[in-house]
Amino acid sequence: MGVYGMSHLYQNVSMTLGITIDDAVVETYCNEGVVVLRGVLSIDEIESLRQGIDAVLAHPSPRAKVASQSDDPGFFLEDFCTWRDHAEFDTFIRNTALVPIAAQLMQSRTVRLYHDHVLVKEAGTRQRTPWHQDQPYYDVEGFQNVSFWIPVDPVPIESSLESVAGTHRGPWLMPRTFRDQQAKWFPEGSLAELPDIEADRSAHAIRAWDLERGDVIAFHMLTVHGAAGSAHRRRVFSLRLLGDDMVHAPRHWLCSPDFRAVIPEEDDQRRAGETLDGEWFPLLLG
Ligand SMILES: O=C(O)CCC(=O)C(=O)O
Repeated sequence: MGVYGMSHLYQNVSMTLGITIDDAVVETYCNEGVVVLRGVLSIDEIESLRQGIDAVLAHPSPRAKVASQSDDPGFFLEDFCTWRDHAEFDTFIRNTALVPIAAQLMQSRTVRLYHDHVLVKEAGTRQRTPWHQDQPYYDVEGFQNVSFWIPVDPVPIESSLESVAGTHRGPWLMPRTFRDQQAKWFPEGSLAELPDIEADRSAHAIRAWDLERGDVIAFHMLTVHGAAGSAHRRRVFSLRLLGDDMVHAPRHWLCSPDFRAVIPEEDDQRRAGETLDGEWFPLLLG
């Protein structure tokens, strides 16, 4: 069955839940691997996410990483898998309209949580988020997936998420560490390198938007994306969701996030080639 032949089914799922997004939005997501969703979250939801992010900043988890250099006038902090420690995120994830919207975008019957990722750039942060794809850092394979980039501060276009349209079709590109470009995941030479997008931005179909509170960018886990530094405080909650065809792909290296460090071994129900399961990967729809 063709991707678009299925869309009415997923629209019906969303309509049952009182939420619809335009077919044109779904089509853009399928074709470009990135789309902006305007005003899909309420100010109450954004406020609750803001409180969760501020609690993460006050007490980062052991998984948190400083992604800026020590001489950066700002500060870039990332934290992962925070929803179990912060009720604001758990409540949001289980109730947000983004879940049925994800089903529509992914053309999927089911929606499952993979993880969340908090990304905060304090005012004056110079550190770029280098261009990259997310999926090569992960331990999942499949195509039906979506990440939602949810800022709780208004974001001007110059510090917003930027994505290269169409790159979700592949190929997989070499993942490297953000600060010093080390190959810690796939072995050197095993994947193609990213092109130098900054050297000739006009050669790439870059999509970016300024965002108000309540606006969200949806992007595929293979979409090449990045972001400049930020003159203003820019707090973001990124939510990673999986659809029907996504399966566990164990790696010989530590993935990001490193689930082996967060899920006690006896609770880890993931099996190679199978749908993720267990309390760390709750089914949100389906
Ligand atoms: O917020 C950023 O600077 C980058 C976001 C990102 O890479 C992601 O959400 O996957």
